[in-house]
Amino acid sequence: MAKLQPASEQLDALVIGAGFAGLYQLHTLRDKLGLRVRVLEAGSGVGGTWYWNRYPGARCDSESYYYSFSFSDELQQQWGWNERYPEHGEIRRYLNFVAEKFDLRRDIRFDTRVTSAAFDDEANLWHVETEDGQRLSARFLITAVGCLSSANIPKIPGLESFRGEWYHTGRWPHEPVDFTGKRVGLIGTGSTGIQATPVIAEQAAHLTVFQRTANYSIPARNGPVPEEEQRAIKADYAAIRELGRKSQNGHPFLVAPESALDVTPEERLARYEAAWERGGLRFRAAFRDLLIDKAANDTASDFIRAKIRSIVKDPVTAEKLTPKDHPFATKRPPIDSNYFETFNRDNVSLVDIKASPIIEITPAGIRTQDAEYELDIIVFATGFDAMTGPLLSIDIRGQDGLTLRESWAAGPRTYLGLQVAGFPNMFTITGPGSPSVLTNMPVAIEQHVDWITRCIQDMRDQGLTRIEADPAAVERWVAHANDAANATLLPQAGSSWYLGANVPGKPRVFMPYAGGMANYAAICEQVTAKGYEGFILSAPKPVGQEAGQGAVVG
Ligand code: N01
Repeated sequence: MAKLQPASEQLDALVIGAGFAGLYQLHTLRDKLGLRVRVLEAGSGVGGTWYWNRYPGARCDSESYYYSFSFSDELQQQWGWNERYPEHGEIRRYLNFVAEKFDLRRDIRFDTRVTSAAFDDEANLWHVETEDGQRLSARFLITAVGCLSSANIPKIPGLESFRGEWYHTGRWPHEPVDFTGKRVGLIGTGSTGIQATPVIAEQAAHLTVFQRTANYSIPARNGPVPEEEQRAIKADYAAIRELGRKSQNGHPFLVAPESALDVTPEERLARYEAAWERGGLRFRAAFRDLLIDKAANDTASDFIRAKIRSIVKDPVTAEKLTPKDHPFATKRPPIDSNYFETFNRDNVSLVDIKASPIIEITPAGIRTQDAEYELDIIVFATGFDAMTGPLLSIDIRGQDGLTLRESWAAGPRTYLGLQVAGFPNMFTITGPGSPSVLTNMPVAIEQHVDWITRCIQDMRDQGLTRIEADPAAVERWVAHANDAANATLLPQAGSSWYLGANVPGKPRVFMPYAGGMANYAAICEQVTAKGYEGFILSAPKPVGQEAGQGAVVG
């Protein structure tokens, strides 16, 4: 770290990020435990990923009534959602409402980017520095930086020479971009590109979609939430939340108990048709074995391929749009509003950049191996340096100056996705090795925040001031997380961001925990019940006094 200025503030806990995770963590530590807490946030407002992702069509793929906090019944009764899938602006309004209701803003510093955090072994404190030179110290450092917040902008030669405008979807301007009359090129066909394509196509003179990997997508079936449905949801919230917590992915529906291979072809087709009509991520729940048995998965993948071919009128385009290189849902499955239908428009064309790769960006547009496309605007819907990117963009140093980057050189290694060995008193909300991105995020976030809050409370009650992951527990957890991933088809998608494969040079490690949300939460409960098994707790005294050793709280 550069030469340090004296700390301007001494805190009990410092939280990085003011999205869902940071807001709730501030509330629990400050308002339940009475700690001195500060949140540092790079953006000018609350929202986290939703502060930055304002691209056309940006909305959540979880349904609004459960993509929300469950910790306050008063909150969930007060707030009403307009759409089945909330649009980015509606989510920001919700999070602003939460910040207002719980008076959170007074402890958040906006426009404050954390650049470094270093653990001081002697003082048992984290020293944190910000881009604008602030320095703060805290006993606990809690990262609430999000899993999908580091934009992945591919290093395509010539970008700086481009005469038009270009944008990354995850860093979208606050003012809407006007596509009217423009020739637009969009690179990337993940969830984001699939959401943005139909909306941009309606405005642009021409939209060219540059696709590297064809993707499966299920219709979202978005629409307004009728008053009557809102009332029914609010009356039933306790059961809805309970079901979400008990489920595999934090969604309040259960996966069907049958195998896709145990029913007749007619029954299977009828079930897929019904799931397609209902729409949304729930399609995955049509049968229990879609993510564990390739033959079962083939039936779903074939069903969706047939749908794509039936929707897209031009057979050549349909064939290019049909995914063939990975099983359905082994990459995060997008949901859409008229994505495949958009390719029937006269002002939309598809370029297969696997067959003809992009060579460079020229002043006039994009040049592939076969052709040059003249463009006024380029949209990069190229995703994120997921999960590890936001953490590694901060210079984090643990004991003996060990950097997180060194510690994770071969890929992230954590205990429960909550702590990294050698980084005492640092908690990583929805960190790699936890269910995080495989779930409905607010469920995973609330579970982590509640666990961390309970842990800090227990430590305080026991007079303990340091918690660190036992390296042996990290070994065991990494092995278990690998086994959990390998028991599914998920690692089979070679180009998935779950594996870090979308970022050149990133180690290929399956990053989220695939053993299921409910199962994971039960493991965390057991760890607590067994006196924080796998963690080493202590009460080190300042230098010169004898250090307390290995006490364990129950
Ligand atoms: O990013 P992605 P995303 N040249 O990584 C392509 C969440 N999300 O922003 O597949 C050319 O999925 C890349 O191609 P390939 C959700 O969890 C949530 O779309 O690597 N192309 C791919 O097509 C989601 O999964 C919501 O071959 C390049 C695309 O860009 C996650 O965010 C909404 C390239 C990137 O797809 C990420 O989605 C939207 C290159 N150099 C997103 N590099 C919700 O509703 C990459 N690509 C909550």
